[in-house]
Amino acid sequence: MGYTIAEKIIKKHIVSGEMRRGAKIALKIDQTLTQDATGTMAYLQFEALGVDRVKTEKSVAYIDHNTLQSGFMNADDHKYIGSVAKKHGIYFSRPGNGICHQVHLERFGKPGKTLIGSDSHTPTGGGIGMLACGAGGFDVACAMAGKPYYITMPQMVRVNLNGSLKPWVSAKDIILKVLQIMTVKGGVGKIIEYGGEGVSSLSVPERATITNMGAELGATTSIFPSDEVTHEFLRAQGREEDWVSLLADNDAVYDEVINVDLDSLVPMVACPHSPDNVKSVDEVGSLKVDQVCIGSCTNSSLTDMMKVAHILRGKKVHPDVSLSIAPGSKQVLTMLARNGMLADMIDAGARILESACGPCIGMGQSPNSKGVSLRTFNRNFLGRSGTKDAQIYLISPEVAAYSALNGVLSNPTELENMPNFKMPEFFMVNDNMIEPPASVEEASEVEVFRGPNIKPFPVADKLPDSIEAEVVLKVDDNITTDHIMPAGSKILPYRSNIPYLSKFCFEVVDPTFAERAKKVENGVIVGGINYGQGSSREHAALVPLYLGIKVVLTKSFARIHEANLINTGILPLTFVNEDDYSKIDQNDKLEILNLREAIRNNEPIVLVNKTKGIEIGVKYNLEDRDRDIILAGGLLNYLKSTF
Ligand code: MIC
Ligand code: SF4
Repeated sequence: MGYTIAEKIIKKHIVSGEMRRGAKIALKIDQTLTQDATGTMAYLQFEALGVDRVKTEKSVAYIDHNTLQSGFMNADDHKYIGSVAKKHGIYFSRPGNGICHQVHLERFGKPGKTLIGSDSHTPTGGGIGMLACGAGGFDVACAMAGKPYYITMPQMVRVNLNGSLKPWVSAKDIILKVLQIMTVKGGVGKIIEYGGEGVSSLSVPERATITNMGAELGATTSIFPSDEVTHEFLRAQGREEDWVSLLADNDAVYDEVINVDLDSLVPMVACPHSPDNVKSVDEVGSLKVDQVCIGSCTNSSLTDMMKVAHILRGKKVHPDVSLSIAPGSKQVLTMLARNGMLADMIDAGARILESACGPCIGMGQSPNSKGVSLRTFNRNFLGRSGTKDAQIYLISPEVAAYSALNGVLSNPTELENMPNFKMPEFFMVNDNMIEPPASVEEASEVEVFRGPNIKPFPVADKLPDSIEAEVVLKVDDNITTDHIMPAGSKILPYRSNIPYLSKFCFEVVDPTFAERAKKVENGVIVGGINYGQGSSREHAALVPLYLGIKVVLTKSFARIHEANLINTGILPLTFVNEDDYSKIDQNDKLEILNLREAIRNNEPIVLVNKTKGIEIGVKYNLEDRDRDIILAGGLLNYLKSTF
């Protein structure tokens, strides 16, 4: 029996467990990445592990999220990350060098290698044939310390791309189509592999647009083969030696096969407020637009930008539209400046932003009240843009640019003559914004800078025998980490200050949550399906822990968030019978008995709803190591006990 692409990489990296669907496996990690919004915490945790130098082949710390420096906080965090990186053997990509996923693809990604990153869009690396997963910061810290990464061996989905794309239809439309088919929970517990004749017509950055948004499917990761196209890309980046061929075997076994017909694909749009609320641009019709934002780790490659510049050239942005463009990296921006296309954008009336996440994470460019904003990004969750009543639509760069000219959502296939936007033969390579770490000899001399914004992170107590608790919040299905712990320019600077952040926990759902939770000694949150989807931010677990949350009880969890809860020491439970969700309400008093004994012996837990006078069947999905972590009160306590 043959192997899928992912299985081939897993086979080479597995250090414990069996490569059997559903089994817990541990993988050796070759590379790690962090970004600044999760990185500060990840490096504090790395320091707590007491390891001098990273044990990975390559670890890179990026500054791309918190680049708006109003106040000292972000600048201090940048300095902290820069100094901690230098001391411990980590490369440091300075602010302005670009968005982590774009830069990693250009400069560091290697086919066949494993990568974990403290950002949910780390699967972007699947575009270059890496097995790349998003993870909580603590898991990334552990990988830097040389410890393996634990996942449940996923099911394998094959997406066949048949035919080829029509002019002005692009990779973004492919992944929006896949989202329409599979939904935001359709990828949970799965790896999505792309194959079929259409693959060879997609460049590495186009493939990366698709694997990037695999995060929105809830997938463990997504991956493309490493073929001649990958070879060409690495050669053009001056890294030909990093190429290896990596293809699925013809007799590889997939659990599910999806076919996407590229010939008939049309421009697509994800409507508010979920990336799977997908329709065709024509179906939505000529919606009046207030704002268009082009960029983000999904769509900010050189070719994306060249298409945009071509559409804008010699035209004027519609007077009712504010158009912003953030090229994804210093490399992209420099090349646009040199080939004159940056001037085409500026001439047309675009507002050029620095190469960073920017509006995607609410760092500026919040739309006007009730504003309609078209964005080439990957998430349109309620409130994420910074304007709660804004309507965010996710689209391709082609749709974005054409709509910015027309002032209404527009279908770019109306445009004539699409030029052949070829990847350049050589990218301009200048890594002078990537600081290498200090040598082993010099490392001890490096002083780590710590600003006053860095506060200790909370650590749980070991799991008690029984808990008297209260339901402090009950929420619906598909709650995102943006609901739990919002981002945005006002809050993000406090990612290393959990007490301050806690004031904003669940703010978009219930502004009274934080105050109420603090008053309850043992809090429980009750949720629906796919609780914790979206970002990898472990702040969505650390902050509830700080507010006294001991248990989160749901119908099901998103993968990274469940792992973050366990690492933090919050017990994730699910209903045995999903209908019991209706038998538990906010403010109900609960009792959970014999907890330690039950978990230690892998026996069922008894949860009594004292308010309703009933017992509710709950279960947990904890493998041996997870069980020990929960019993110990989180990963840090567990690791200390095993040192
Ligand atoms: C996001 O897109 O939500 C982020 C900001 O990149 C997050 C990380 C974070 O919250 O810092 C992610 O996707 O993991
Ligand atoms: Fe940055 Fe947005 Fe990508 Fe997250 S999704 S890494 S905020 S560009």
